[in-house]
Amino acid sequence: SQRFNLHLLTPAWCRSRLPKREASGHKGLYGHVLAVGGAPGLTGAIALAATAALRAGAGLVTAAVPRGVHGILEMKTTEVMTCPLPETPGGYLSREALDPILERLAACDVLALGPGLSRDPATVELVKELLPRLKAPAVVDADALNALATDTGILTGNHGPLVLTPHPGEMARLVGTTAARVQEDRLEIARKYAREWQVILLLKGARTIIAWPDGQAYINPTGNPGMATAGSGDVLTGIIAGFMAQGLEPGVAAALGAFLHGAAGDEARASLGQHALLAGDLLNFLPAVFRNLE
Ligand code: NPW
Ligand code: AMP
Ligand code: MG
Repeated sequence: SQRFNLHLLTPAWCRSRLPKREASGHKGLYGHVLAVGGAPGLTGAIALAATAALRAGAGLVTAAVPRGVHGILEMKTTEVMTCPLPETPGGYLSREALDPILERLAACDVLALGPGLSRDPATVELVKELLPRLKAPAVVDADALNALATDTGILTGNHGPLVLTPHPGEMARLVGTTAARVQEDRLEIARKYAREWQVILLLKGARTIIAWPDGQAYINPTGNPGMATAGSGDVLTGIIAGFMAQGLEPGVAAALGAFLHGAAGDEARASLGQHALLAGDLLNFLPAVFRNLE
């Protein structure tokens, strides 16, 4: 596998890379995630991602959403801190949210961008201005990927470390092809994108691939079709951001995140069966997965 730079993720690989908890640790030591997303009708996505970051061990999480859905997010989450952002008349994040996001981010360790963001044109513009200005590491998912797909060239700037987490449909938009084509050539497409744009590219779906910019690639053996359910990917985004907040290298955080997310799905299936599985169940089974690895 060394020769092909292709590795299978194992429990041992993950166990040795789990963030450490010091006996004298405090929440300031485990990092602060800023999760930006949400829109009318899509508040659940950012609630799932933010809560998942806490489940992954982040010390603090702030979820920043359009002002109009802010009160809803406050009701849906408890441990998550929240922040209302400027919105368009339709309730989507507007270009005016750029400076408030950058200000908040200055006090945080990592950005999780995209869950439930919507594809509103004003929000797409916001993402296109934000991505090249990022100095902090970021997880770019969902509608932030769709915004990026309108002009991948914006990645050529001097951005911080990025983890992109497309499903095959989003990957297809990024490279201008179809999801079916992506599925036929998953490994090569993921690797090519990671190298070309110098990002960590995590291609979702059964046997998730984590491609590093240096050509290394990891394949994740955990997970099951019960995870093909609304919000599943939003949970993954939060887990990866939570690991990055604790100081893991982005490529390690992505691989570890994929493995634990899938393992939580496998624990959930063992208890609940796969048919009725909800993304929220993944949050509830993550503790068992951590305990098994600790
Ligand atoms: P098709 O139909 O096969 O041509 P979208 P989304 C394709 C938020 N959410 N293999 C497939 O294309 C998200 O965070 C909010 C092959 C499918 O139609 C986003 O912000 C929730 N193809 C927003 O909604 C819960 C695949 O992509 C299309 C594929 C939109 O995200 C739900 C769907 O992708 C959701 O997470 C695969 N494995 N997977 C909430 N409760 O608030 C996908 N495709 O159009 O990008 O829509 O992923 O639902
Ligand atoms: P999203 O489409 O963004 O909600 O992401 C779906 C998540 O569920 C990703 O992490 C996928 O890898 C995972 N997933 C979906 N279907 C399967 C499957 N058949 N086997 C394993 N994981 C899956
Ligand atoms: Mg998704």
